[in-house]
Amino acid sequence: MSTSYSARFFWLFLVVNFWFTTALADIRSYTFVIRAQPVTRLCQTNEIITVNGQFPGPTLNVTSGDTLVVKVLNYARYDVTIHWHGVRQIRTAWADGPEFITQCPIRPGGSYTYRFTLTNQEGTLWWHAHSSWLRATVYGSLIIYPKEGTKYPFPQPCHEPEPIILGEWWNRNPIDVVNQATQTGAPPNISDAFTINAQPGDLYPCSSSDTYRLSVKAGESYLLRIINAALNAELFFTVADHVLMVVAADASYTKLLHTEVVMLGPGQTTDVLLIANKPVGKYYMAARAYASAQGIAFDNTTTTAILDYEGSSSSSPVSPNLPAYNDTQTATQFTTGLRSLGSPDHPVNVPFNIDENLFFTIGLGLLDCPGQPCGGPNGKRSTASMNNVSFVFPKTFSLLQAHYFGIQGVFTKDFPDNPPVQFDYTAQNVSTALWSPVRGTKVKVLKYNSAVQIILQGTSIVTAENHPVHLHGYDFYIVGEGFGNFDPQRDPITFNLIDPPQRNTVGVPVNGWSAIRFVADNPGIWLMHCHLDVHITWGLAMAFLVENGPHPLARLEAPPLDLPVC
Ligand SMILES: [Cu+2]
Repeated sequence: MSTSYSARFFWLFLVVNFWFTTALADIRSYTFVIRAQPVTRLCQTNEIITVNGQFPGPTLNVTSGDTLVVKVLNYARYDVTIHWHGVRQIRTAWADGPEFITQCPIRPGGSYTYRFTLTNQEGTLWWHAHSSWLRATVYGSLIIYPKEGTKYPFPQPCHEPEPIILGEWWNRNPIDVVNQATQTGAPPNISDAFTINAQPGDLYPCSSSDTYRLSVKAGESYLLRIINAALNAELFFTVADHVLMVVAADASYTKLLHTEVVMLGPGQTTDVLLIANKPVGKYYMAARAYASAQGIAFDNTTTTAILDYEGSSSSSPVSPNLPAYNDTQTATQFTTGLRSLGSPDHPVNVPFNIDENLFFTIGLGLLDCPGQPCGGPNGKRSTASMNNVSFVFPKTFSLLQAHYFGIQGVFTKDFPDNPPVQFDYTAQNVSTALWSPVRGTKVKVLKYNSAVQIILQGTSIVTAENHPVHLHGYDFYIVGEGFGNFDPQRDPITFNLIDPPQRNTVGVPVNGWSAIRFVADNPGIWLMHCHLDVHITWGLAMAFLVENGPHPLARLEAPPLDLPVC
């Protein structure tokens, strides 16, 4: 086939494809008004920041292929942005949302309209604020249904109740909590409660009457879409006496996995089928922390909701069996049990030939405080880094604006492919000479369509911990994980290149590593960061700059006219 013929064929394909998808797809328009709203939790009334006064925020029910147009009006006293967590944003990085990465914040009184198309994605995603710690209360579900005429690749459930969103609640204003921590250098205060659909549940004071209830009919099946929207906690979730059948994670279908416990890092979603096949009664759904770090304070409370069978007369729900807080074995068993579905309609496309072989250390650290001591351990300031670079967010332009308009001095292109010093990353006694990262706004440049592998290697500096690492703009395959240091000779042999799970957030095992692969087919600037907000606050982040491809539809779109300025 001659080049010109194949090029013409390609264009014809694009035109027909465009006509076909626009003919079927809808434009869905929403207005998000960001504003304060008084809510009462744990016996006290606080003004929280909400979307449209709702907590959790509105659920968006859309269909794969739809275009979303969301006008955000900021009537709050804080800067805000909205991130569409897990949406690939093909060519529309301007709508991704992380503050100072793809846009400047929407200032109080300002507005911005997010426009993007959901291309070949279906399942459970969510949206949240991506500015300071506003996402503590500014979040909601984004449910993408299969296109008309297509079905779920699993037995159609009788019922699809509203999603189960796990959240985290502070009695204090969360913005004050993080600002205080940033000022003193100490770790921020832990939360006062976890929540299910914004309700703490029966085990907290003044909460029982508002406990979330899901009423079910005996013998019928339910699709539960579980989302971890907590700020700083990975969570175990269970339903007393019931088996959960996992069918999807992070809006990618999985092979059926039977489990009693689901573990979700912040940012992750898991869809499970539940059959109400137990004696008519009431059963607790419950979530509490998977706290993998030793010697670090965490919220050890338990949030509950009630699975309530129709016709039940019992007053006290059956108690759940939750794993111990530090039960890494259960967490690992769950995450390593996930497999991509790999059906003809939902194929697996793991890249085999890798163009960019990257090795990133991720972990905590401590910085000296010249003059007077800080409030962190040893009088120092808590920090975090990737490859010894503690990420500094720009203030005058977003990275994407700087990239698109060629503005110098906002970032540098020298994020390292490997850590500057090799050491025993998971040793008990890493030399304190290696505890203090450098600060910087560095990106790693990727050629369009390059196949990328990243080994994310946890370190034990300060303390080892499971870090939920989220990549914007992409889904990636988790081809392997393990404990200790990654061994480049031995470990790649064990990689699953057949049906590894595909996700947008990976829990890198405590004192261990994860190997992820993706093809850099989406131009733009894409943040990769720990989704524990305490760690992104400390700098556990970096960004990829993915170059444009050769044809017009492989290039980043022009910025919207109403893109906020800094
Ligand atoms: Cu982290």
